[in-house]
Amino acid sequence: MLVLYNPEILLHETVELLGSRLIPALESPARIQSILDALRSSENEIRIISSIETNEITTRMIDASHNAEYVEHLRTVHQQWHSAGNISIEESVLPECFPFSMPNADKSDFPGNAPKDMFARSGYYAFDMSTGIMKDTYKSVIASAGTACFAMQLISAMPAKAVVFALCRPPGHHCDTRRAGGYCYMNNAVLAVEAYLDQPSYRPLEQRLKDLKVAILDIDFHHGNGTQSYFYNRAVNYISIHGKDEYPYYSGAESEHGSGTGKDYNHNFPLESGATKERYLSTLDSALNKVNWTDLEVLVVSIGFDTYKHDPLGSFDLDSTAYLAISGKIAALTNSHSVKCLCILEGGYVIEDLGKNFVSFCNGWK
Ligand code: SP5
Ligand code: ZN
Repeated sequence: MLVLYNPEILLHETVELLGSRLIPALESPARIQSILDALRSSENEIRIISSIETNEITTRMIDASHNAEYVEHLRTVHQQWHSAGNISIEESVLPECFPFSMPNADKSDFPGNAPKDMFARSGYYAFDMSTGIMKDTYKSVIASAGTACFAMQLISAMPAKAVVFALCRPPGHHCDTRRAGGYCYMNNAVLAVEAYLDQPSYRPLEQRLKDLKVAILDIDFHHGNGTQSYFYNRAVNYISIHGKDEYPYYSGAESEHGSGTGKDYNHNFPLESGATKERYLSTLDSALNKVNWTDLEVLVVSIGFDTYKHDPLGSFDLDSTAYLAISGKIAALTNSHSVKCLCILEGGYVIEDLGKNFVSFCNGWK
């Protein structure tokens, strides 16, 4: 497996409100160190990349998909709060108040305008308290986004059945195009798909959207609400297996099948807590069965290791060997259909075992 890694993804280190406690965010740089350590004593290849080489495509893909004012907020808000004396240079911006609907208010007005108050504004661009913004958050967000875009650019030029792992951090599948949430600031899977569309060999945008030869399989423990919403009315498969009734709580139901052009392209597989390896693997078979394999060129896999049995944010019962079986099943199908696979890192919070689980997943392609 070829793993793409930009060292700037290590810079972001913030806090979160978990339960009633403000703690160092579980989504930490140590996660990546654990993965790198395990990779270095494995046979997988780490290719170090820089934001300079990914900058051009990344800027274009962010402009194409994310809200410009939201991106500007991510870029400048820490400096603004610091200059105003709200926080020290080492502290993080956290939201204070989220947008809400007035009784009987016209829901189409949502989300209204960005508040003038500096504290309030950070709530306008987030939907929970687990996306603090520290001084280097933006650098890591851009590096993470860049890794996803560059990986797609690279794999597009590779032969059928190629596999690339984009070592992204912060993750992306929870945020939409104007709000951070669930440790996510920019949606890396969305950006990768945009980068696929950007390939010059393809036809104009309207046509390209009609015959997108890319599908997304999301196997983080949590439902990828942001990715689902981006593709909900587009003819792109978004297929997710995730904890039932778990974070992010308001999306991920089995009844969500897409709308308009996207009708029947969206498939959710909520699983009860305690799901065993056997249960998970048979659900994965059903999920893979929903992929429109005909003419598919790239399968994007949003992979989270928070499905691991010891994960503090998960409730499944998978051990380390499960990841080898999971990627083995995916690889069997991508290989038999001559499809390329772009893996993007999402969650996974057991530092001690994350590297081992990651390498187990990589080994499924051998
Ligand atoms: C990318 C990713 O995995 N984001 C997940 C963020 C989840 N944050 C809120 C979790 C709230 C969990 N409540 C306790 C559940 C214990 N099983
Ligand atoms: Zn997760």
